[in-house]
Amino acid sequence: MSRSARGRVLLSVTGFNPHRWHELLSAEREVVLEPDRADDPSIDYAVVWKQRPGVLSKLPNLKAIFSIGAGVDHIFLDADVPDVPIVRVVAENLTQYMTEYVVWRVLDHQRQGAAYRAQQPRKVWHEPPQPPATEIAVGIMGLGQLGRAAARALLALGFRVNGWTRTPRPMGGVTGFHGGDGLGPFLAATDILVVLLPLTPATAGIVDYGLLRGLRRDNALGGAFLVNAGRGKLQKEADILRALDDGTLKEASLDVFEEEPLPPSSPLWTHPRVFVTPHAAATSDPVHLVPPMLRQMARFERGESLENVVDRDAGY
Ligand code: NDP
Ligand code: OXD
Repeated sequence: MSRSARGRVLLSVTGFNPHRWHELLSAEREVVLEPDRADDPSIDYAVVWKQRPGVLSKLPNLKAIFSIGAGVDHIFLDADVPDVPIVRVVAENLTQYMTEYVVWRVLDHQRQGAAYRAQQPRKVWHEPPQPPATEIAVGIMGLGQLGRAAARALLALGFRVNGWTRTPRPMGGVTGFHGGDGLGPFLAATDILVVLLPLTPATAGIVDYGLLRGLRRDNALGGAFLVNAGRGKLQKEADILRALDDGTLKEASLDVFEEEPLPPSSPLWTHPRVFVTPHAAATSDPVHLVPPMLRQMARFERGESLENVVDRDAGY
């Protein structure tokens, strides 16, 4: 089938240069780069990251929306998203990146990375206590595509792993908790908290002082740790700072922030026990993500169902 006979794509992106996405999508489809011809009635699909509000509702024949990321909260920033299927990213490459990030941050906290970074400029030769992984419980909030893969890697390293989900999600080797009633017991059994939740009305602001107080501090590491690679608006940064300063939290690794880029005025940048990365835990690489998007469009045109469709009621 020729390119022009296939459904057309609108690429609508803010915050980064979509050149490579345009190039790779164009290999099979005609691609309109918004804002050009952004109300073209011949558009069938939209590929989006934080699209400008109102753009999608101008497409009368839109059939499906493809998120450039695993999260879809950026799409719902637009109150006017047409009622067509929304497909999110589920890809080995993205999952691998996130697993690496989680393992990196958990190992850094377990192996006292912050203490060594503080010692080195002072030329201090001192070995802090080294509790083994088997004595440490990592609690993962969100045992979805990313959380389950991270759990598998942590289990292979010998960590104890707890998981917290919305609905029961049994997983071998993982102690599972779910729902509001499960949250307290999950936190009380967790030394290093890893947040891999989607941002939805039910999860916004969930990582607050009260939640951090619930973590286990009397443990082999001498305190509780936070790793957030889900979304910034899951956390209350003032509460994290308070928790770090009063000993509720020992250290935090944050990849996502209430406001991104993290403003230069944020005290998180210079806090000695906070490790900042710029929303880089699992980057969306178009070389790996465009081919499955194109395959899904072709499947859809053959009458087959789309995969990884978002549950709009749940918001993820
Ligand atoms: P999934 O949809 O596969 O999994 C989401 C998990 O969160 C599920 O286990 C789900 O529970 C759980 N969950 C959702 N709502 C609640 C709730 N109210 N209470 C308890 N648990 C809840 O998502 P992914 O694993 O693919 O991705 C997770 C998030 O990671 C994305 O939404 C995105 O925000 C973030 N992300 C960040 C990146 C970065 O670079 N920092 C890169 C990629 C993603 P259940 O199993 O019961 O449905
Ligand atoms: C995503 C992200 O959702 O990169 O994939 O944040």
